[in-house]
Amino acid sequence: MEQKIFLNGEFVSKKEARISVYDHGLLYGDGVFEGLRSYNGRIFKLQEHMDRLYKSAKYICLDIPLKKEKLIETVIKTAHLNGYTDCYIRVVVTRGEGDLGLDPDKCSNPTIFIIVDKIVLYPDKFYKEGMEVITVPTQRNASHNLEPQVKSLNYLNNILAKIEAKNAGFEEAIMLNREGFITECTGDNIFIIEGNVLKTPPAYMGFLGGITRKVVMEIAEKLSIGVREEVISRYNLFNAQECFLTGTAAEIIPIVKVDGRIIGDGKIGNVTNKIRTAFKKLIEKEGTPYL
Ligand code: PXG
Repeated sequence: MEQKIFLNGEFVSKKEARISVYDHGLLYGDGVFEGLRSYNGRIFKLQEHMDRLYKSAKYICLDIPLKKEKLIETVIKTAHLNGYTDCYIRVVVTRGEGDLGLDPDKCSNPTIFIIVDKIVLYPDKFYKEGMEVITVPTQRNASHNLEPQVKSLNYLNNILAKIEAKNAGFEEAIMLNREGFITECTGDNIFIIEGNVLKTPPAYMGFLGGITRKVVMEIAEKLSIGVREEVISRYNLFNAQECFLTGTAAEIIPIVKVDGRIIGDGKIGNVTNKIRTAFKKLIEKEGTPYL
């Protein structure tokens, strides 16, 4: 079956899905997006992702020309038309076509597109044996520069950190804030287990508040695992019992080594495993059906 991409009110083929070189999404990274997943024909946390998209748009003064309910319907329809039971859904809204200047007021209509594609998974090895990551020199953007809660098309901050990790031979980077505290990774949030309590940085450290992060915190509470948002230093991280990352694409990835320090006993921990099992159960049964 041919892939159908939603682009500005129409469903087009991949070949026909083209946007202008004058689009400010491309010229300046001026736009917002969301990455969602579906499992068993159900879109996971659709409402939450769309809420975040509209909040990101509000922050950058971008009026999404579709009402949220209508965009939700359109996401469901696009997923339906593509027919995958398990897929990755990318929803993008750019400032639209303008001239070669920054001025967003010269862009008349925002560009909206929705891509539904097969999900590319991280290598199985990471989930079975855990992953090794490093902290990198590029700091996470400060909230007063480019608010990290805004899921904008300007991802160079994260891409630079990813390049630093890859240059050193690793797949993911832990980003620190200006004070040197842990914020998040390039596309995932971070958790540690310390004194049998699940800990993750508080929002004011400056990171994207992940939907998977919230789900994991809710799961931990249900499992009677203590959960706290707490400032995490590299010292806390190196001495943690367990560590894992969360994100829509990655789901839950155990971390067994950071900056050459073995975390816990270097194996995937019990708390991580318990949470992963509960997460798998949840994604199987929850979500908005589209097939
Ligand atoms: N931090 C950043 C900077 C992200 O981009 C997360 C945390 C995790 O948030 P969610 O809501 O997904 O739990 C993200 C999300 C991709 C891809 O294509 C990346 C994300 C989501 C989906 C796909 O690499 N990152």
